[in-house]
Amino acid sequence: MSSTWHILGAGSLGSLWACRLARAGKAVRLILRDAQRLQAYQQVGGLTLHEQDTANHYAIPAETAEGDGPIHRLLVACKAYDAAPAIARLAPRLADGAELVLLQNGLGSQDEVADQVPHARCIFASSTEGAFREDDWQVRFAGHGFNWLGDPLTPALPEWFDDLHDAGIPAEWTVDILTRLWRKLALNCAINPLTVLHECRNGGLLEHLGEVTALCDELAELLRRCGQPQAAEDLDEEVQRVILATAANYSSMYQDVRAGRRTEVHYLLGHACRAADRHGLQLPQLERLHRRLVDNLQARGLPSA
Ligand code: NAD
Ligand code: KPL
Repeated sequence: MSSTWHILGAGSLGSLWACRLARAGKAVRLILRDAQRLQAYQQVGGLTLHEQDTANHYAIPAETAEGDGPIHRLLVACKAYDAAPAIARLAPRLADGAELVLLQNGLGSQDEVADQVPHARCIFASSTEGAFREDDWQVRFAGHGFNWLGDPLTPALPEWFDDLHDAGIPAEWTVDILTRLWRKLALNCAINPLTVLHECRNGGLLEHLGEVTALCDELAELLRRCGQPQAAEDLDEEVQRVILATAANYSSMYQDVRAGRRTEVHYLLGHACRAADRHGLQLPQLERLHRRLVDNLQARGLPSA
């Protein structure tokens, strides 16, 4: 089986992973959106990773989904709403037993992808690392964090897992990946939409702690109903810790909205509300928050799903 890391999406996280794997001498190939993007990339000749005061250039080969050859290992590094359509295009190239690592935040996109590629193994990831694009093909490593990877269907560790350690990518294999993803989703639901609605930094929510606590109570109830009691434990306390620790930051959803970019709301608050619905659970605060956020996004001309 080929040991090449194909990386779909040369955005923030995709570029960060690609540069670190390439730096460690691993075979990496980028899959770019279309021929125009490929041509633009080839003119620059590689990705540049900025870390503190240093910048390093990596001449990583690239292709489009229509390139040649089977894919055995694929890091899916696009936004949650792009994942399933991207995999649909790539499906004919996925070898039997191919392994996909899904970096998407939230929940729902992983199952949309898995449904399309029953012959592949889908590994879910939850990342707290931070990166952003300074320019096309230029990524800044902005926040050290951690990556948890796991496969809800099969506990076996993938044979390539040591590649991550070799590349200095902090990662651990976990059998509880769904618990991690649900917990992060709940944190994101309790913080991010409120920062958009109150137009504030995370720390601004210290003035709205009543609202935050009421949401955490409902989110904890939802997590327990969804079979995730561990993800519900001390949720309000952790949310308040995160608000304090990131008080000076703008949430990722706030930043997306301010930049006029589509948000991942469908896979965060939207997913939580759909799960509550499926369980026949009435969560008035959460539903109201969702309605207010949808109205806010629509008023800005942004997609609300
Ligand atoms: P990004 O927008 O910076 O990058 C996504 C890239 O995917 C873009 O370059 C886009 O052109 C590309 N893409 C989309 N469809 C494609 C296709 N069909 N073929 C090829 N490329 C395609 O996004 P990001 O910030 O790297 O986020 C990726 C995921 O990781 C999101 O779910 C995000 O929530 C999550 N995440 C990001 C960070 C971070 O710091 N950036 C941290 C944790 C989690
Ligand atoms: O993950 C975050 C984000 O901005 O997306 C924080 C603010 C840390 C929690 O919601």
